Amino acid sequence: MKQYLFFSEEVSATKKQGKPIVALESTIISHGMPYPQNVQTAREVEQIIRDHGAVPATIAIMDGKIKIGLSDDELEMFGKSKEVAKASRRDLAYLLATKKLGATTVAATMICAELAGISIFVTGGIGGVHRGAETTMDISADLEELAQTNVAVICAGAKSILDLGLTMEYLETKGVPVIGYQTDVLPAFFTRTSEFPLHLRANHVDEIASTLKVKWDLGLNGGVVIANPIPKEHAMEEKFINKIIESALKEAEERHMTGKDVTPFLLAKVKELTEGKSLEANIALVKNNAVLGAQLAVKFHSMKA
Ligand code: PSU
Ligand code: MN
Repeated sequence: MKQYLFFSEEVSATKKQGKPIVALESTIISHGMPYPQNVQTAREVEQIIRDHGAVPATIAIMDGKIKIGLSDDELEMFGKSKEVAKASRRDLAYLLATKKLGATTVAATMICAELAGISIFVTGGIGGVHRGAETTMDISADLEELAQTNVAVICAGAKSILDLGLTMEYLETKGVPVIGYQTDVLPAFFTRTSEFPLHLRANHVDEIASTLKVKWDLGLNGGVVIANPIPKEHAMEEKFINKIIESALKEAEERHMTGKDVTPFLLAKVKELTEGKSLEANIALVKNNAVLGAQLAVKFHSMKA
């Protein structure tokens, strides 16, 4: 297994010193945000993690290796290139075997993080059950990964391009804890709230860190979703964003979008229809998640020792 992993110098040194590491995904860079904001954001998020006492490890597939930590040039390449495949669980082995470029989704990043011994992972939003999944069966592989892989995912909830109710039901069935950070309801990415209650709430990172420790000590395999609402000053007006999401969904349907192209299409459409406001919100919430993720990694790490 080790032959497929390639650690950057920074991450490798951190591992040797036994210091906390935070995983970051690359689909958000290659398929979730436009260039150059994607690369700029990736760099800033990495720096926020360093500033809060942990080391970032952006994960991607390249040259037949799972890269754990990207150089500046590699980040730039993943942000710019049109040749990068969106890599979920399904795609990992093929992309490694054929030495192609792959940007890892939440699901694939969780797999790679676990292989690399990293327990904490920061992103923007997770995939979920799409609206209309009763007939399309479009359910993100992120949910199955959360059911089985021992990595905690800090996100701002899920976008209401998804069916949030069905997504919560799926996670409940699979026994995935969804912990609201200082909130009792599921945040919906662009907005701090949604109509869906959360049953687990943490007001402090210590509670999250202990929950992770107990869960995995007990052999209760699987991930944990930590739902961290977007900062108030960056939250979008609910009616405004929901109307835009509705039109994006309608256009996706008219164009018969399917499979892995659905989510990137919707993200780009929402950005276009909000004239870039959604992108600003997206950047702000990822940075906010980076702060919490680094704090959690530091705390969780101190409990392991
Ligand atoms: N949601 C976002 N931004 C993203 C994604 C989701 O707000 O960039 C990306 C993540 O990488 C996530 C993936 O894992 O989309 C889910 O894609 P799918 O629905 O095809 O599983
Ligand atoms: Mn899908």
